[in-house]
Amino acid sequence: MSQKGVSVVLPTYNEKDNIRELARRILDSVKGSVEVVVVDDDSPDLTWKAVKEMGDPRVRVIRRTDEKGLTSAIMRGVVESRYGIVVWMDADLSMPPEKINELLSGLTHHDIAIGSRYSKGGKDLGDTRTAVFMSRTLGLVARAVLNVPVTDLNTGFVAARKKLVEELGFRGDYGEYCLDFLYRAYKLGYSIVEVPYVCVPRIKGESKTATNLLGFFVRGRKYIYSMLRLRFSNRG
Ligand SMILES: Nc1nc2c(ncn2[C@@H]2O[C@H](COP(=O)(O)OP(=O)(O)OP(=O)(O)O)[C@@H](O)[C@H]2O)c(=O)[nH]1
Ligand SMILES: [Mg+2]
Repeated sequence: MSQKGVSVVLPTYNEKDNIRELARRILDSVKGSVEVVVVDDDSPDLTWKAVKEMGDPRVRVIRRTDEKGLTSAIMRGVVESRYGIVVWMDADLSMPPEKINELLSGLTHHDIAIGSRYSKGGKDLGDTRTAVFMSRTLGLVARAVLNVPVTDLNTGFVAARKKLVEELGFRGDYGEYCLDFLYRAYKLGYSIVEVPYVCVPRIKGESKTATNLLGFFVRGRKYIYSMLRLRFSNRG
């Protein structure tokens, strides 16, 4: 593994109409050596094929046919990364890849840098107002209960050393892995810095998460369960 440079991991499921623009914007904006690692769960829209057709050696795709799920996809990309610094983010163009340089600057003095919708200067335009309100409220509750000085514990836009991510690993899935990862990192003494960004709505492709109220409650329940488990398993 070559240390100097950054690997950007993009988990995808049916992101054919977004992936190439995102990969190009990453290659155009990130300073220094960079690779893009797309981890696609054999998308029916052939996202993996669209990546291959780019024909750029800095962009590779791992097409998974034996496993599914967001969290394991991100970890697979991390494990297969070439560089010592990894970034992961959504592939639906809701997160600006031009912010990656700021995340990398954050790593000069911190162990983990996260894109943040809720710190000063950030915004979430990507969801309905009700969803933003509920997600923010849950975030504030988690912050208070867990006593972690991070406003966007549920970001999915993260930069860190590959070794750290591999050591900590992920637990849980879409709705709670990030909270769990950041909390454990913080408790182990790793520092986290937030870089504000504006999250914009997905324009192309479909959301993979249920946006109806029932879906929100199912995810919210898992989130609250994770939060309480973390809180009460660390009382000592
Ligand atoms: N490999 C893989 N990627 C996934 C899976 N589920 C979601 N993704 C990707 O994870 C990212 C986040 O999923 P989204 O559908 O954007 O979820 P969301 O941000 O809550 O929903 P939007 O409202 O559409 O933005 C996207 O890049 C998806 O393609 C999965 O099971 N496997
Ligand atoms: Mg999204």
